[in-house]
Amino acid sequence: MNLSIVLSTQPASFSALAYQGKLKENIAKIAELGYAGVELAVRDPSLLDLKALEAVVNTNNLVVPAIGTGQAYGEEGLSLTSTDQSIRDRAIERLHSQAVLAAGFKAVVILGLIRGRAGSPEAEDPAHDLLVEAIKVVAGKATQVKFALEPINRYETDLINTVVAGLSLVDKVGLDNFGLLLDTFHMNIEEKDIAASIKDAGDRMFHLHIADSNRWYPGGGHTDFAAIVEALDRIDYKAFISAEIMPLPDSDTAAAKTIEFMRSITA
Ligand code: LER
Ligand code: MN
Repeated sequence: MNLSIVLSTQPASFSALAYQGKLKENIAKIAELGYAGVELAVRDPSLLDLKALEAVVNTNNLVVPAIGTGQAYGEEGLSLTSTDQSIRDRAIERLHSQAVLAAGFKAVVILGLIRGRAGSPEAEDPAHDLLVEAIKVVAGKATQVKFALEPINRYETDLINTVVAGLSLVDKVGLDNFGLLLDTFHMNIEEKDIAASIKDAGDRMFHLHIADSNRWYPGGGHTDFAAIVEALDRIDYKAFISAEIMPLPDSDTAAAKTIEFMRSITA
């Protein structure tokens, strides 16, 4: 099992971030805890000291399996489905730069909250059309990079909440480098049977976020991770399993408990 954990390269308001900033110190800590990878949440690649980042990742022998992009929405309001074309254009430009960053790490680019929100039932169809169009532009330009749309629970967006909706979007976009990121926290809210939905996603699943039902570390809530691991084995999932969890009771404990628990159920 390839485990990674999310680190935000800049301070951010999003709560399910075990680590934020202090890249040198936190990346070393993540490696020391036994993680094979560090997922980077990046608001804007132009804010990064890329050479220093690559050096610290390589020194610690870590993989960067995925780049999170949602802070461009959370902190700057960039959205692929805004009714304002200039905002859509800026979101697409930002994702082009995220794809360049991801290509260097062979990482998946996450399309999470940057998809935006429709805001009303009448606005949903036009927003879907804008989303398909934008993903075709972004993923069509960087065909060597994988892009993964994350079904997100209804309290955070009204666009693509479930695996079924995600798979239908994958069909509409129709590009080999476009698939899904599943997140057990969102799935606990939206899916009838998390393991069955993982099997449905199959090889269209490019990445996985894990958190327990309450977004604590796995084992801190009531999600059945043994069933999830069994489903991942069934589909022969070989990509990363990445902890996107709240830093509770504190970052290091949450990160250590995640590893301990995931190892205990796969041993
Ligand atoms: C991001 O990966 C995510 O899971 C969303 O909840 C962002 O708010
Ligand atoms: Mn997630």
